[in-house]
Amino acid sequence: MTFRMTFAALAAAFAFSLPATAQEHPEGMHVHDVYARSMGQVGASGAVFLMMHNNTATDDRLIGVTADVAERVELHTHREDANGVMQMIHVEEGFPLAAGEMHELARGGDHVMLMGLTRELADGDTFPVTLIFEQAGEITVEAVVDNDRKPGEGMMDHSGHGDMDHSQHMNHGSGG
Ligand SMILES: [Cu+2]
Repeated sequence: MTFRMTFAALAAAFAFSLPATAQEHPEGMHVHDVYARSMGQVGASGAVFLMMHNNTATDDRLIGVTADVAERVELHTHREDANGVMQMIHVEEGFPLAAGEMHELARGGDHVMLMGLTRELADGDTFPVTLIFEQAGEITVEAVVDNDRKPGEGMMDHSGHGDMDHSQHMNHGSGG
């Protein structure tokens, strides 16, 4: 009896502690550092890169993507074929994003593929990209065209990503 009551008290305390945590780092699905690379002309291809952070208690999955700047927009990844040649593959099942985890769509890895641009894209142009999550639903973000961005550049404020120690955010730029 005593144990049950103690347990209930602990559970209640834990439940009430959640809002405080959420204030420090808002709960929800976060998408940031969204940028695109493209050859620019109508009919050409491009790719969108970004960082996703599933700051919820629910496992989720990026299952689709739309953007009105291309005829086809797909979730892609790079994989090495039997001959050691890197190939791009359409990932129909999408990208899993477990509760609390981050996942980067980055050059040379997972990315959003734009095929058959319907408008010219130049550096500095922006366009909306809608990410479709199994649980979080649709999230629309603004992608900026940045063909000069080097891998890792622009991520300086987020080099702590990849682990859950938010204090790492304060230590970025030290070689991460
Ligand atoms: Cu691709």
